[in-house]
Amino acid sequence: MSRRLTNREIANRFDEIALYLRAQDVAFKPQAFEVAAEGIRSLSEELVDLYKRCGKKCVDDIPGIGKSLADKIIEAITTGHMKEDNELKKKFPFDMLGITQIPDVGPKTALLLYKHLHVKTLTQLERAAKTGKIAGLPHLGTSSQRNILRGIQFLKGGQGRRIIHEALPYARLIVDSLKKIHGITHLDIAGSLRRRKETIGDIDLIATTSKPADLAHAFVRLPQIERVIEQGPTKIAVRYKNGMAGDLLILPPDEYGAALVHFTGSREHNILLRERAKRRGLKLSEHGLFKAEKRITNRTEKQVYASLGLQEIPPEMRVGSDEVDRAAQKKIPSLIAYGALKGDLQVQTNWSDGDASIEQMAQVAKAIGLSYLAVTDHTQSLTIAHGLDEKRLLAQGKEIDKINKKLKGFRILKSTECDIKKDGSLDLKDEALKTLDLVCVSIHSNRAMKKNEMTQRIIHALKHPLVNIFFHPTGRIVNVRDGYEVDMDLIIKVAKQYGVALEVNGSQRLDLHEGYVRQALEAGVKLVVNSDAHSPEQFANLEYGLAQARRGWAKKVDVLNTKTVTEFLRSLSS
Ligand code: DGT
Ligand code: CA
Ligand code: CA
Ligand code: ZN
Repeated sequence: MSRRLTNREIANRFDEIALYLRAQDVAFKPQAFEVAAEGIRSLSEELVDLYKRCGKKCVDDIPGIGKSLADKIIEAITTGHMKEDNELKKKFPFDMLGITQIPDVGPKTALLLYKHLHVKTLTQLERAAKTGKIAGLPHLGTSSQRNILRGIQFLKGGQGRRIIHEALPYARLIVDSLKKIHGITHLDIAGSLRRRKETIGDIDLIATTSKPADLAHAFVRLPQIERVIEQGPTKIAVRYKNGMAGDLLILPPDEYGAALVHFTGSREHNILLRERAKRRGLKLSEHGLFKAEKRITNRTEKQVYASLGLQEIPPEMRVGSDEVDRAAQKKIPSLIAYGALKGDLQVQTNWSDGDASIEQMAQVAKAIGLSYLAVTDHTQSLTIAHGLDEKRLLAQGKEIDKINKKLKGFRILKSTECDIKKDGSLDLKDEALKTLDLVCVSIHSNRAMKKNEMTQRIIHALKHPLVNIFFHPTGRIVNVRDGYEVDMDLIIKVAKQYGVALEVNGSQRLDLHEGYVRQALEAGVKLVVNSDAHSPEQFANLEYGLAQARRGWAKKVDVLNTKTVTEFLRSLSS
């Protein structure tokens, strides 16, 4: 039986025919196809169902569709093909519909590009523009070439890199709706998203299946897809409704290991692996691992790494620095697991600028499997955040005592996100701080200080005998602003000396970033990984904080809030 063609597909074919006709300067006819395509797009019922329900008569009655076009529609519905379209495709064997999506590229230009440069796909068009070939064509020039490149970038969703907080849940939604499709053996997120980079250029998906056509068919129909940019037998490029670009690679089942390694990247990591393969008389590419012409089994990533004499390297570590050397020495650290946290040590409630009550936050924390939480509302000098003064802090402590009596198997810790004032002193008096289980500090005001002054201000606070944790140490917010000027080498040294733990904040701050995580760990500084949740949904930030910690090679023992609450509190007083 033929595949069901959707209205969108039939309308696209009509548009395509119109373009082919326009490329040949045919008069009037193209417009008829375009009007018909519009009419089909505005239907609320699928043509297949309409035809089944009331036959040719109803198809004839669609506005803009005359008798000869009605016949073409019925042909498409009943056979899954359109003879005229197929014949034109043979004559113009390039992606007419895709290429003419670019502003400045009409059907005649598309034909010109095909005839002179053999451009068949958008990818080839991009390459031709990048290598300067378009500028030399008749009727086109450097400005057309530039416009074409810009058009392709726009089409691919080049609206800047998205933070992982936005990209990862979106990609998971897509993966979940595709997982059920028949024949799929693997379906994974690859690229920078799998490496959990802090910002993501595009969503790379990779699948193996025994039924590639089924997967492709389902994929292009996902409600998240805004448009299909390019569709080939093994690769579909799309733009999603959130403005991001994405690729889906569809591969045969047996070459998965090498393909997953390749499309996970990073590029730099791949290059190191390829060089290593070469030195061992092997060849590694996205197609597999080969000795002479013979394929070496590579069903899993682990097998690929093992064939290269390497320990498996977690995706978060694949950046192309020293991870391959470490893997060769069998010295890949056992990274902190997602799910290793027992507590969250930074949470704001409706006592300051959070949305939920202490009890609500505690209930949700318990429900997601945590066993303790530190309430860290802002302090008085942060008036816009309704920061707490000493009096309200003591009242909050009493409230926490009350709730703790009710909660079973969960403990709320009394704490604060105490502002470090301009002179390095703390925003609350010592006698109030002494009533807390732990004291956390951070910078929120007077960010524009000279590097040396800011560094001294922070050091002054870290030396305070009651301070346990320094929150979001550099002050940056991803995609929003850079951090303040500060000498982090010195801050890390002082944190070690005075036993202050540094935070890996999982909110959009992602602060410390992975480079400083590694540096802090090498200096023997302890870390905490927190959500900085201002509402219950934001406990999701813990995962991004953990990703950041893993990218900085953190192990479970490096992170204090993997301990039980008793051990954690003991570690603070030691
Ligand atoms: P992004 O999208 O900018 O956040 O970063 P990636 O790493 O996801 O980059 P993307 O989407 O261009 O490519 C996905 C992976 O495919 C990449 O991490 C490694 C592999 N790859 C792509 N192009 C090349 C290449 O030219 N050489 C090598 N060795 N690998 C490549
Ligand atoms: Ca990517
Ligand atoms: Ca990509
Ligand atoms: Zn806050």
